[in-house]
Amino acid sequence: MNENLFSLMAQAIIDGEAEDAAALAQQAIEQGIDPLDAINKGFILGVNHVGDEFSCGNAFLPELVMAGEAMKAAVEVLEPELNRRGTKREILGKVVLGTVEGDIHDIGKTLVGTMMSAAGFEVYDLGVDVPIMKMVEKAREVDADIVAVSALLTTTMVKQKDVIEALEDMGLTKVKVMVGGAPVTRSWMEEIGADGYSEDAIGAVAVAKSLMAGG
Ligand code: B1M
Repeated sequence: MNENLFSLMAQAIIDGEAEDAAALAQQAIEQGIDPLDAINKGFILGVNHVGDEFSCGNAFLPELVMAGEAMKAAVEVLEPELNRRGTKREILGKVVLGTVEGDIHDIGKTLVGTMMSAAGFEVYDLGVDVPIMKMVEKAREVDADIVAVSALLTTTMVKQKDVIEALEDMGLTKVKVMVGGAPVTRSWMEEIGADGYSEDAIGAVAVAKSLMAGG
């Protein structure tokens, strides 16, 4: 019985149907299903499926965006119930995210944040054109595990290095730094001494998980 609902949940994410996903989440609450089960046995399977399809070139960006939005819609419905039951979703880690100072490209960064939230990270998305010290201060305030810095311009990617230096200057040496964005490469990551890099949002989740595991 619940299995049927779980598979409808996964399918709503695969289809990118945010309204259906929210309605199914509501249905789960009304049927007394544990919201954690709804996430872990239903919706997440859909996100993982779309992510796998995207990684092997069978799904494209719009599907990824829509799946992310649908997941967000479902989690928004379930979160009050999770809190009411006192069952906190396991938080994989705290991530401060933003697009660097001077850069207003929003879409990829937001997608990275949505995917990280859907995967179980607590994401503090500071938006775009974020001053370096704002990222550093937020990382200190929330005791972040990871600072994730997006840059889409060759002229602004240099600010990723400035974020790393500012974190070091402020003594936040345990915070891991992930970089990404269209012009960013693995060799750039190595050159500036960042801890992780991914070329897309799904990869960013995998990198963040591996950084949390000490990788
Ligand atoms: Co701009 N823009 N843009 N732009 N823009 C690019 C980046 C550009 C490559 C276009 C081109 O010339 N071919 C070029 C950069 C050239 C360069 O520096 N090498 C460029 C330029 C020059 C500019 C302006 C300077 C143009 C001008 O005004 N003369 C200007 C700069 C403004 C500024 O930031 N100060 C500008 C402005 C804009 C718009 C505002 C019009 C708009 C942004 C709207 C918005 O974000 N709300 C825009 C757009 C849309 C683009 C393109 C066309 C698309 C970017 C995008 O959203 N892609 C882009 C060309 C392109 O990339 N094909 C371009 C979709 C998005 C999902 O992908 O952001 O790459 P992306 O994110 C991916 C990965 O990169 C990765 O995962 C995401 C999902 O898979 N990723 C991470 C991103 N961040 C990550 C962080 C991670 C890990 C992975 O960990 C921390």
